Amino acid sequence: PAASENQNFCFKDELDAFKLCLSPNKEVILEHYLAGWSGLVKFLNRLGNVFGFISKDASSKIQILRNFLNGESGSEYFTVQSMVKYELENKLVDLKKAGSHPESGCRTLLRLHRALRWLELFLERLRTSQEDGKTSAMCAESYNESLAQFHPWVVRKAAGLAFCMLPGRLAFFEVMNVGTPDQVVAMLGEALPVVTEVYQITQELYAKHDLLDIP
Ligand code: 1Q0
Repeated sequence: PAASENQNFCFKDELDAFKLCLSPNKEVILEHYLAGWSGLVKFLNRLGNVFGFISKDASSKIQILRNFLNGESGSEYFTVQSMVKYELENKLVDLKKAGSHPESGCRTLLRLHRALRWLELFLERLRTSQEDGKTSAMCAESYNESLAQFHPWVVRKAAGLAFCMLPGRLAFFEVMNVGTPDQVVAMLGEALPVVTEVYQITQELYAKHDLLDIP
């Protein structure tokens, strides 16, 4: 571990943020959730400029939520649960069509939440992939099963082109900077249940409040 501490990037640190984001009573702490996403964006930027349009969108959503967290009502945004309660009680969410609150916390987080499902599917495919596995195919399959349904044709097309530029499995593992392929696979095995749990808790919360289709 000493060796990897000296590097400025280690994928394990990024996934650890998702671990931190569950409070003891299983609420999702926004600050850590956003830290997890920032780490992923950092990773994405290391993969090259072709992913710029993706990382830009993710960064701007992270920033919108950070602004709420650092704003006047910041304490209401401590967890995703408290954010949902606060924004709904104060009618700060455009539930059916975009109106006076086009960039609510609930709406913005929903976009990241949908992308977390993609991440879960992709990491599971990476974890179980063979040595000759194609990251671009794993990425495209995961995308088609999750995020794609929320994206218009032109975004799907651009995403599909970007996926083709992904490095192969081994090079990809190296960018993660976790260690040998076996260590990467072990790390993924540890990280995945956390990602799954964060996704499910958020999904249930959003379903309960009928927030899964915010425009
Ligand atoms: C590794 C390749 C990364 C592929 C990421 C897959 C997601 C593709 C999404 C492409 C669409 C981005 C363009 C903008 C779309 C927006 O219209 C859309 C909706 O927002 P709005 O405001 O228009 O309603 N935005 C989104 O759907 C949010 C998309 C966020 C994507 C966040 C991706 C973050 C990057 C992650 C890299 C993780 C690499 C993990 C590698 C793990 C290695 C073990």
